[in-house]
Amino acid sequence: MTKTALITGITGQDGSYLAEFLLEKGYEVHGLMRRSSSFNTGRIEHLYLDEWVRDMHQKRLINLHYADMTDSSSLIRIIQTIKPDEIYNLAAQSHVKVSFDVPEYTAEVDAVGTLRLLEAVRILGLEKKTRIYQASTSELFGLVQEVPQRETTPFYPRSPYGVAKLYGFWITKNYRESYGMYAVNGILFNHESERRGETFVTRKITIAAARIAQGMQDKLYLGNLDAKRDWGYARDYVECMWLILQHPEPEDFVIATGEMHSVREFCTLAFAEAGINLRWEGEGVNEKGIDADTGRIIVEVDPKYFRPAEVEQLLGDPTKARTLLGWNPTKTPFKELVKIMVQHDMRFVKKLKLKSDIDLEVNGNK
Ligand code: NDP
Ligand code: GDR
Repeated sequence: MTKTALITGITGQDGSYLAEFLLEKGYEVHGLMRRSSSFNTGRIEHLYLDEWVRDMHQKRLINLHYADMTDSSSLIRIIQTIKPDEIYNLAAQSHVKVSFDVPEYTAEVDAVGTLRLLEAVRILGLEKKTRIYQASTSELFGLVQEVPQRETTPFYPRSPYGVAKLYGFWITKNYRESYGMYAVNGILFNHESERRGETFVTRKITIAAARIAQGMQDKLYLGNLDAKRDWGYARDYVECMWLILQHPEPEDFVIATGEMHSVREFCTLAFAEAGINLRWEGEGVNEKGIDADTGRIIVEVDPKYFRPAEVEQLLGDPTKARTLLGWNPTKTPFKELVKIMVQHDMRFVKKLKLKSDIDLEVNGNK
C-alpha cells in the first residue's frame, strides 16, 4: 500500500533531498511551504508541476500546501486532509547566528512550532497512526561535555536556536512517553551539499572559491576560522531520517560522520579544488589566507561574523545508527563532499554571471 508522508520545510536543503528520496521509495509526498514574496521553490521545482502538466507527464510528483509553523490552524487542516503515515518536521529558522537577531521568532518556529505539530496529530486522533521525525541538532551539545558526542551526552546549547531546538527535542520525547506516540529525534550533525543555503559557512566558501577562481570576486571574509565541525553530505543524511522512522522501536539517534575539521581546513581544500593554493599567516582577527603562488590576500577575518556565544567544536559518534540502522556514515568522505560542492559552484557561478550579463545587456546598462 502506498505510504503518505508530509515534509515540513520541503523547500529547504534537506526537504528537497528527502522529497526525492521518498518519491523514489514510492511514497505519496506532501510538503508544507510558507508564503514568500519571492519564489522559495528553487530546490524543488523539478519535483513540482501544476496539475495539468502533471497529467501530461504521468510522473509521481510532490504536492505542496501553504502553511506555517506559527499557524496551528494551517497545520491541523493539512494533517486532517492528508492523514500522513509519516511526518518529517524539518521546518525551522535554521541559522544559528540569525537566531541571536530573531530569538523570539526562532522559538516560535523551532520550539512552539514542533509542539503545534505534535498537538495537531494528537487533536486529530492520529497518534497511533502517524510517525513523527523531529529534526534535532548537534547544536544541542553546544558547549561540549564529552567527546565524541553520542545519544547519552548531556546537552548545553549556546544560542537561541540551540535552546529552541532543545525544547523541540524534549517535547518530542515527552509526547512519545506521555501519549505512546511514535515521535523521535534525529540528532544530526552538520550536513552540507550543493543545495546548502548560501550563508552557511561551507557554501559561502565554495561559492566564493568558485567566484574568486573565475575572477568575479576579490576576497572572502569569514568569522571564526578555528571552529570545528563534523560535516557530512545531506543526500546521505536524509536516508537516515527515513531509516530512523522505520526502526521497530521509537528511539533517538545521533547521525554524524565521526570526523571533525576546522573552517580553515574546509577553506584550504575548497580553494585547492578551485585551483588556488592557500597558505595561512597571522593570528586571530589578523589571520589571512594568501594565494601561495601570487601572494595575493584572498581570505580575511571580519569579526562581524563572530557569534555572541560560539560552539567551538562538534564531533559525533554514529555507532548506534551504524549498528541498529545499518547506516554507513562515511559513504561520502569529507574531501569528496568539498569536491562535489566546489565543482557544482564552478558551474553555478558561471551560469549566474552569464544570466546577469544578459540581463544587463537587455536592460541596456552595459
Ligand atoms: P533550511 O534552512 O535549508 O530549510 C528550512 C526550511 O524551513 C525551509 O523550507 C524554510 O522555508 C522552512 N521554514 C522556515 N520557517 C518556517 C515557518 N515559519 N513555517 C514553515 N516553514 C518554515 O534547513 P536544512 O534543510 O539545512 O535543515 C532542515 C532541518 O534540520 C532544520 O530544522 C534544521 O534546523 C535541522 N538541522 C539541520 C542541519 C544541517 O546541517 N543542515 C543539522 C541538524 C539539524 P523557506 O524555504 O521559505 O525559507
Ligand atoms: P552552524 O553552521 O552554526 O554549525 O549551524 P554554520 O555553517 O553557520 O557555521 C559553522 C561554523 O563556522 C563558523 N564560521 C562562519 N559561519 C558562517 N555562517 N559564516 C561565516 O562567515 C563564518 N565564519 C566562520 C561559525 O562561527 C560556526 O562555528 C548549522 C545549521 O544548519 C543548523 O541549523 C544546524 O542545526 C547545525 O549546523 C548542526
